[in-house]
Amino acid sequence: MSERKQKTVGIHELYRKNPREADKLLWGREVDSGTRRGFLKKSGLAAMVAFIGSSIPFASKMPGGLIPAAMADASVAFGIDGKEGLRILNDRPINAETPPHLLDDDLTPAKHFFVRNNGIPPDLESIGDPGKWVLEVAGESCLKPKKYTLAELKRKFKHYSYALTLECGGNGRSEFDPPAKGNQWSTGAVGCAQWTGVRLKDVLEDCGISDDAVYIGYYGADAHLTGNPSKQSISRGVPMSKALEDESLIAWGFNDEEIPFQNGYPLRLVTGGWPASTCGKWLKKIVIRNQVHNGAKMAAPSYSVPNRPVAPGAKVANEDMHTIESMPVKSLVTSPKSGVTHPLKESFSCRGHAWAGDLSVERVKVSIDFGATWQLADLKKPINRLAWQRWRAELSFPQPGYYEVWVKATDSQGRSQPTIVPGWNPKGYLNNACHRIAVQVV
Ligand SMILES: Nc1nc2c(c(=O)[nH]1)N[C@H]1C(S)=C(S)[C@@H](COP(=O)(O)O)O[C@H]1N2
Ligand SMILES: [Mo]
Repeated sequence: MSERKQKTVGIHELYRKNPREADKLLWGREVDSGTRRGFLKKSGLAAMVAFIGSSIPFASKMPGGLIPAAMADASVAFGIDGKEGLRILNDRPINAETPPHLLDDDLTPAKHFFVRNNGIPPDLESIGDPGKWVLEVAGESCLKPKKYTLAELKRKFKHYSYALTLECGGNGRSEFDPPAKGNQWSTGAVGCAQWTGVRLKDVLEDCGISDDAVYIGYYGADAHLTGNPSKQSISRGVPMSKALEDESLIAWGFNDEEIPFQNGYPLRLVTGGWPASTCGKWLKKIVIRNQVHNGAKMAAPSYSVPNRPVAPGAKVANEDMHTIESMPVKSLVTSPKSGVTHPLKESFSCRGHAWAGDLSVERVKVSIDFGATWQLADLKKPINRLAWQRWRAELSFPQPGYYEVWVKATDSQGRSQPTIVPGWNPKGYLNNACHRIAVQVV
């Protein structure tokens, strides 16, 4: 589709630019004094071995910065510590998306959950004992500002778990024409994990919400790309109505384990169904505001779209845009993988997920004739509000040849996905066009 616009950092480019940083990104450890000896004894070696698929008898002799020949092909997908099979879009800050076939699980595993960083994550060592992590609640509409350690949050408030879909507002950006600046996400800036934590509303109520409260804002422990400590990489939020929903969590758990480091360990805000930019990672502080929060990347043009449709490439004034709230209806084919070969005589089983921001998905349809006709898919209910929904379909093809399977979801208010890229907007948000996979029938 839009390969030309996608920025993928090849392994060679990564190593050419900064071999020490590349080692750190790939294997999670910096190399000491030009040799991998130190770190290869620890998790780095395990990661490398897992990647290559066998042990490395002479690992201790491998020079630092050497790209193992087994993965020297620049097209090989490589990972970030704790991640597997992601497509890296940017290495500073780290941004990586999940290919659709790795999103097939009901709950996205930690290793496959996408990463969208605006700045530089806090140092893992500096986090130390997660129980001592401190969350502060303040702001002009907070009656009793307080601080809690993570251990106190766990002790004091009731725990809740929900499967919540997080999708970056810029998911699908790579298909806009003219191209929009920013990470060229194709379809993989989305995932649905089971998040465990305390309700944001329970904590806010404990700190006293003044009558004039309209918004909450978050601050995380990551640093601005410039390293300037007085600047935030991102500090967004949601209106009180969203903050006070049952499913809005201050979470420490991800699929019954700790949150993966790149996804906000040890604590993050999770407001499912809204642009995932509202879900502050490495969460340090929440402010209750008497005005719309005005942190970094809160105001237009960030995470904002034009109030009215505009021509592709048009300039749009900030005052003619509004902040994105609930995400639009969308779906993916997660199995089989695009490009599969299928025998004509056999029935073709396909499946995936569909989601619709704050709403639920009413129906999913699939097409094998480029959208001319559609067949109803079987659709499950979400396991809880704001979780994605499983769909399945059995298809048969009339004769051998090249087909595409298209999937289209409709939300509970009757809105469907467009078959082509929807309204162009300056920052390339909200592309919810139908996903399609290629099938060779033989
Ligand atoms: N502190 C902090 N929180 C953050 C971000 C960030 O850069 N720093 N990125 C935001 C954006 S834009 C998105 S899409 C999601 C990505 O979450 P993930 O990296 O866990 O997939 O986190 C959001 N929360
Ligand atoms: Mo995002």
